[in-house]
Amino acid sequence: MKLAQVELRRVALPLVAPFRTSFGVETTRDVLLVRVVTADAEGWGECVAGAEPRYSSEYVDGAADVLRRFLLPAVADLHDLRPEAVAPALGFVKGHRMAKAALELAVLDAWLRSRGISLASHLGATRERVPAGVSVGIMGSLPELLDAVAGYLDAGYLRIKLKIEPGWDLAPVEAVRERFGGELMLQVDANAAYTLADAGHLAGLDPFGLLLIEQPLPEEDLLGHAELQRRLRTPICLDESITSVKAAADALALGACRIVNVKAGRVGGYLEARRLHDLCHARGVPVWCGGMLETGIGRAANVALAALPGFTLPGDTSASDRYFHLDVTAPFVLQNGHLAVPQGPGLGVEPLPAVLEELTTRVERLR
Ligand code: SMG
Ligand code: MG
Repeated sequence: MKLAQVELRRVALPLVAPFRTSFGVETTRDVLLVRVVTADAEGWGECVAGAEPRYSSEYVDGAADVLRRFLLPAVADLHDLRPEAVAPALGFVKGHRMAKAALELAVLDAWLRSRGISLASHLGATRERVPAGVSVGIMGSLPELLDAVAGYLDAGYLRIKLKIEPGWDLAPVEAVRERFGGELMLQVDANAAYTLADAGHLAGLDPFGLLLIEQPLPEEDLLGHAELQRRLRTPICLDESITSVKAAADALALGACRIVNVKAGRVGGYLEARRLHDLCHARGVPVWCGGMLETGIGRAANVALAALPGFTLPGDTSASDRYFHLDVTAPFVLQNGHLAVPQGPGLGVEPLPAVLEELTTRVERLR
């Protein structure tokens, strides 16, 4: 396989409701899609970088720039373009994992389509549907939060994740436990909003029987997380800190976490995400699939990944209507709290041409 043409396409998807985290509020998802064309097949990838570098250092304009100037030329030079060849060819560029992951996914999709193999089976999926959790943003008041959680539970979501920050942590958790009971699978995500000085306060979450607390401290602070884990009964799960398999191995060796959130964009691609799964699975460390407000393109890949055997906790893999009125693919729909794993070749989904046109804000074609 050889790259013939590439399209960098920006789409804007208004969210059904603003999504607030400890680092900001999102109202529209500004997404970069990558389409690769080869003589054998076409493939799509999605870049999960946000509009601004608030979740991590990457942002969507930066991703488009590094793809255009460095990543695409390096892949265009490959005469035997195979999915496993992409990451090594891009290794000379430091960081920019979300941009790299988008390109690798587009190549994977094209390569698998040309062979009639689904991404799920290629990755080693063992299930045909995956349990769905939902990530609930920071709200203006507790009644508003309780209404939102009630709506998601009525829809069938099997696990609730509350976004937290200083000033919005113990009270919302207590309110949700009181209203919905101790059986509800409940976890929280701080997106690095705390410091080790908050350890005593965060230990106040222990009585609520949470599945986990996600990324309480800054990305680089593995030792801080290890110290915090010694002071908490609630398992720490790392998200932002896990930028590679190596980072995960280090975090586990230090005792910085007991659970790992797997996001392919954050680790540079689905192939590295599978290796991350394999490492954790071999060590008996539970993993689950994170989310970055993906369109149906990225969601299809996440659901395929989440079908691997080590994904023992429900992911942030929600239905399309939790995010958007209109998705770029046929919508993912919740069925008894689960999403079906696409079975067709490659991603098993593709953009709907008319919808794609409607949502597109910019297209760049490169040869
Ligand atoms: O895709 O449902 C989703 C979002 C899940 O909370 C979510 N993601 O830190 O895990 C996380 C955040 C990162 C994105 S917030 C815009
Ligand atoms: Mg997170």
